[in-house]
Amino acid sequence: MPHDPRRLTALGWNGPLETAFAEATTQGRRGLVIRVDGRVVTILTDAGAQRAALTSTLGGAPDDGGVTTGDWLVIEDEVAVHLLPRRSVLMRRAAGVATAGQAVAANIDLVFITVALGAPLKLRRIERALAMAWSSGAAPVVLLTKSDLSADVDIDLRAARSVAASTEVIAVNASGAGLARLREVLLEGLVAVLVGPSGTGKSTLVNRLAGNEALATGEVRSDGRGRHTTTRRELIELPGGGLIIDTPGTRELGLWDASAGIDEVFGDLTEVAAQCRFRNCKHEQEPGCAVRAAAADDPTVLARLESKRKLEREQERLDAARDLRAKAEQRRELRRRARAMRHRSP
Ligand SMILES: Nc1nc2c(ncn2[C@@H]2O[C@H](COP(=O)(O)OP(=O)(O)OP(=O)(O)O)[C@@H](O)[C@H]2O)c(=O)[nH]1
Ligand SMILES: [Mg+2]
Ligand SMILES: [Zn+2]
Repeated sequence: MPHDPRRLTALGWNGPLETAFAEATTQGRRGLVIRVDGRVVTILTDAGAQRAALTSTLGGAPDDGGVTTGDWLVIEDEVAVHLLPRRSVLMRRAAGVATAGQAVAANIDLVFITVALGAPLKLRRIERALAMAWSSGAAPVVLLTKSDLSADVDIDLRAARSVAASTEVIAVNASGAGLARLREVLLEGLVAVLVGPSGTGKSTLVNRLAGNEALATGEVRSDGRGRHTTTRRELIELPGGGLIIDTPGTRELGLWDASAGIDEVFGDLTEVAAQCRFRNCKHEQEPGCAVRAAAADDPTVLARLESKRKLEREQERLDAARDLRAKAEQRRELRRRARAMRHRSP
């Protein structure tokens, strides 16, 4: 395939990347990571798709979470030599590891949070996903999928919007509802990532948007949990412009650096709390509590307050655990240096 610079623009290449690329290298090709298989990535360059190896000498590598789909790499001779700075990255806590982060997708503009209808809406889960999405640097959009299974889509939309104030909520399904709006949102050059539990219809949606059956989709098990049909994160180019990253369903969504996102999701509560008589009001029995007053009119306020506190506690515990880990690593490093000094002295 001949080199075509316009190809890169369609893939989201932009001015800041160009600058970073010029600073990072005088040679080498740049490419967008569309798939990661262990230590091998598939990248799209201005001359088509190719594979490249990841090594421990990668320049600009992140402290946590590794290279992921949506990253831009500089490669030389089929080896990745430099990771270009990210404009956003969606992080979560790695499953089963208390203090390790996992990069789900990089350089994204939109996070599509999928929630399947036909079962009671889990509003707390939506808040959690919103906090993670806002913390990524991208903007969330809530997709209520399988809208054909809802008894009343308007009621579900209203419920979801009650916890997603500044966020667009769109009801979609595989028969085409909501897809036109989704295409409008996904402008040329924008990158979106789909997240949510297994079986919410993420891959089905990508296939509908792409107009083909590129991704495998799977029957949901009778217990409604889905069965993890998608096993890797994969970036797909859509014919109308826009890029979308499909991800495997995740039951658990552990927070990573989500403090800023939590503040964003519950910003309205913070504003109300600012009206409390006491600065340190716990919104329990204090006189002049604006939160309690608001809760009298709107019973969802207390549930959201509790949800906010729960997420904050989880983030605090994680920060404390990471702090301990960092200190232990520091001590090990000091001991190692002290030993090296002793060996050197006569
Ligand atoms: N009723 C209904 N079923 C749907 C819809 N979209 C997808 N499905 C079905 O739901 C099942 C799961 O769809 P997938 O697209 O594989 O779900 P997924 O979110 O990609 O699942 P994982 O890859 O496991 O995370 C399949 O049997 C689909 O046919 C929809 O809009 N309505
Ligand atoms: Mg899938
Ligand atoms: Zn109060």
